[in-house]
Formats: sequence, C-alpha cells, structure tokens
Amino acid sequence: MKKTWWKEAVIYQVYPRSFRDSDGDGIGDLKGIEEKLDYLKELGADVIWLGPVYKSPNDDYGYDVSDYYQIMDEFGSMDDWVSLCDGIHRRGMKIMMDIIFNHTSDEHAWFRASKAPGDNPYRDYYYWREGRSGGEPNNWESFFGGSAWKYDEEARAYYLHLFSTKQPDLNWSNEGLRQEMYNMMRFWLDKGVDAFRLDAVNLLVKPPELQDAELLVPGHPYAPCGHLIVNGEGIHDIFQEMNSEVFSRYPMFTVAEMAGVSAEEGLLYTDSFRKELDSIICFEHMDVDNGPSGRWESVPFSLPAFRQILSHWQHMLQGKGWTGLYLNNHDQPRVVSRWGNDSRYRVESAKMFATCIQMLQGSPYIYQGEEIGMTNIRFDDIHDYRDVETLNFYKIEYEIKGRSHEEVMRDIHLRSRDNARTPMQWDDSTYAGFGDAKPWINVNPNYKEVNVKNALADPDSVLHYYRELIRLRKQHEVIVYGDFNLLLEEHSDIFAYQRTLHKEMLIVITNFSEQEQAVSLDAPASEPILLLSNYPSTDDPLESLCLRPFEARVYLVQK
Ligand code: ISL
Repeated sequence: MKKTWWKEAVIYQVYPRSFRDSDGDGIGDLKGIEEKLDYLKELGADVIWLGPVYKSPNDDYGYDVSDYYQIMDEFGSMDDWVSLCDGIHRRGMKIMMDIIFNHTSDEHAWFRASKAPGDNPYRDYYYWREGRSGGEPNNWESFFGGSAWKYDEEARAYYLHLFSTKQPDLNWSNEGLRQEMYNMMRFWLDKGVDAFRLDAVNLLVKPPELQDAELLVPGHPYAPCGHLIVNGEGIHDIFQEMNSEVFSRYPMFTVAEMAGVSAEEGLLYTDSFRKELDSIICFEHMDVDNGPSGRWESVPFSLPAFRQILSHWQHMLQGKGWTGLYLNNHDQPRVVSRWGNDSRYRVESAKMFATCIQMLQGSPYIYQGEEIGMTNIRFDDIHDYRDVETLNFYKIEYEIKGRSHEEVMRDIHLRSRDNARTPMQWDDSTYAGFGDAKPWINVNPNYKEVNVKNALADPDSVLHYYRELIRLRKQHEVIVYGDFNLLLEEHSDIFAYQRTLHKEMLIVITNFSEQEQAVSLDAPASEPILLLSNYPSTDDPLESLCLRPFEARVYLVQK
C-alpha cells in the first residue's frame, strides 16, 4: 500500500461555536481555538478539522453558507483565520476546512439572484420548479422534516431543500456553478488549507425526473427520498472532474461525508486508481441502532451487526481505498452515553470505544470532548435546544402529530445533535472555562467532574489514554498499515481483531458489555506484549482471558 502523510494522521474535529469563546459573547470563535492549539498538539493531533466558519445566518450553524469567501462575524475576521492557520502550521499540524457543497444559505447572493425571472444565469444554480396540482412539485420529505420544497413569492416557484428551508440545494449539473465551486476551493487552498471535508457530498446529483418517492406511511403527505438521491448517476464524473481541476493540483487530502453508502460504493469513491476522493466518512456503523423509521427511532445496539459492518468495510477498502474511523461527531450523540455507560463505567467505556475504533485501519477522527469522555445532555425544556433538526422534530411530533412532550423528549435525549454540541469542558469554573459569558447553549452540569483540567491531573484519565493511543500509532506502523482480520466472529459481546504488517502483529480485544467475559484466543508463535489496557494488567494468557466490564487490551506480537 502506498504510504502518505494523511493515512498516518490523527484528525481532531473542532465545532467552533462550542470550543472556546475568547471575547465573551457566549459563542466560540477563531481566537478561542488558537488559544488551545498547544493542548491539541500535546494530545497528538496532526490535522485540525474546523467546522464551517464562513459567513452564515446560522440556521444550521454554519452549514448554511451565505458567503464562502468571508468569515462568520461571530467567529472573528479573516485576519483571525490567517493567524489560526499560521498557528496550526507553526506547530507542525495541518488544517482541514469543511466545504458545504450540496446547498448554500437562502441568503447567499446566488440564491437571491436566482429568484429573478427571465433570462437569469443563476436560476439554474438551484432547483426551481413549478408546483403540481396546487402543491409541491413532488412528495419528497426534507431530512429535517416536512416537505423538501418551499414556495417563494418573489420567484413564483418552489425550490428544493433537502435540509432546512434556509438551505436550498445547488444544481451540480450546471457548469457555471461547478466552476464557481472549484474557484472557491482553490481560494482556500492558496491560503494554505491542507485538507477538505466535503459535506453531504454524495447527494449532489438528483434524478432528472425528480420523481415521487414511495410512501412508507400511508396517508403521510411526504416520503423519505434519500435512496433516490444518494450516489446519483454521474456523481463519479463530478468527483473526477473536481479531482483534475482542484485536488490533483495541491498536496492535499480529502474526506467525503457520505450517508447511505455501502462499502462497495465507498471503494468506488476512494479507490486511489479512480482519482476521485482520498477517503470517506461512512454512516453504516453509526446507523446500526436506527429503527425502521430512521435516526430518531432507537433500537438496541447490536455488537454482531456493528462488528460485521466495520469488518466488511475493512476488508473492502484494504489496500485500495481509505476510510475515516469515528464514533462521535457534531451530528451524533456521545458514544459513551449511547452504547457505553456514562455513569459507573464512563471512563472504562470511553477508553474501550477509542481502542476499538482507533486500532482499525483508517484515519481516526476525535471529536472535541470525546478525549475527556464527555457525555450526552438532557434538557427538560425544548427551549434549551438549539439544533434546527431537533426543533423541527419536536414541532412535528408534538404539535402536529400530538405525541406527548415526555415521549418526544425521550427521543430527543437519545438522539439530538445537541448532545454533542454543549460547550467544551475545560475546567470547573463558571461555564466550564468555555468563556466569560453565558454560552449560546447550556453547559453539561457534569463539567465540575468531567473537564480537561481534571483529566490532565489524573494519570488514569481518558485524556491520558488518548495520548497514549496516539503515541502508539506513531510508534508502530502496523496500526496504520496493517491488514485487518476479525477474530472471535461468533462472540456476542467481544469485538476482537488482529492487524498484521510484515513481522508485527497486533491483537485487539474489546469487551462491549458491563459483564465479565471469558475469551480464548490461539496462543501466538511468540510471547505477546501487552501494549495498552484500560485496567490494571493481569498476566492471564490469551488462551484463557477474563475481560472486565468494557475492558480493552492491545497486544503486540513479534513474529
Ligand atoms: O440522512 C442523511 C442523508 O441521507 C443525513 O445523515 C446527512 O447526510 C447528514 O445529515 C449530513 O450532515 C452534514 O450536512 C448537514 C449538516 O446539518 C450536518 O451538520 C453536516 O454534518 C447539512 O449541511
């Protein structure tokens, strides 16, 4: 396999609004991020992924861009961005920008211009359509609830928005739009950006007929349409063009965020011979506890299903493509609360998940706060939530469908994206050291215990464990490049695998349960060395191990 810097990199995701507020307005900002760069360097991060920082009216907190060439007022100025970028580079790290491709804000100049009737070059930048029998052009449901179409009086037509009403979808079959996007990417690359995360980028091609989707719930006015849109015909041509126009001209790295993509399709996007994208953030393993009606419905976590999905991705991409490894981000609830135990075994389960995911083949993504074991939030009042998807969900379920407040809040506590968006917990002072003013979203009340200051002082903390995990990655090439092989395929609670490179073999054993688990593995040819564990070590042999609740062990075997 070809070796590259980005295969060896650990990526740290910053959600700028919630990371650190330097100017006391309650909102995180670029200067705040710069203040914390030494912390990120000491953790071992190689790449800092900045969530969107462009000008935005913040309907979806920056994922609704009104100007790709300017910085959002609340976050600071372009000078602040340059200073942050320099600070990252000076410390030997790289910067990844989030590029929002599928839509702009409805306040973007293109969208405003696109409303004018007649011969207007911007009209075709978006999906403007006539209504059908007095209603929307088709029955598609927005990912954020309600119809995916909105009527605009000025334009006298409906526009498509797969996400919020303030995020009109762009039309990528328009050559002019594509060139605008390539120019915009070159602008940032010329300013020193090293990597892009491409947001929701497998949705760019819509079926030309925009046909109705099949109604899942009889009588419901709208139908989920994702399956008609993901991996649309011709999407690979777009990435090949983008690669030749932009990516191939810079020493850069790309990661594409793609929901609803199988490992087979993931390989098509990332196979290095196809010259499209370097790597992918897939969703299949994160969707494992989604119910039949989607991500707001939770079914019990199944380790066998989760393990099968990840193992299949490992085999599909091995030696050809590349994947991102993650269990947390700004769209997902915190994994310790979701599939672990965020009270009695908070520390153990946080360490176990990190071990399990980071020892697979791929680039590890660490989402802010994950490295100190931050947990979900439970606000009782819907007014304390900020996320547009959550607020829409509440409105539809409670006000329109008439479900009880308690029932809807139960779903929200489990799945709201705000679970991951509460302010970063730096210390035990007011507002957790996030800033001097009341933050835009409330701090998690457990900040007095769960914070960076405490974690730095405690050698057994989740934070020190993350540092060790990253240090090991830099010391043992097998962690980056080793081939993957699943072990104990039938075990109900243990995810175990080996990685092999030349004469080195890694054995990773993780217990996903709160019970002790007996495990027996074949004795390796030479004595295994215990590299890392989240419990005090015992000297039981691999042939008869007893793993404690959420225990993780990593062994190295030299052949
Ligand atoms: O179901 C989906 C598509 O089939 C979604 O999961 C979608 O791919 C995902 O929500 C995309 O997320 C990204 O784009 C959104 C933004 O709200 C998220 O924060 C961002 O990560 C719209 O820009």
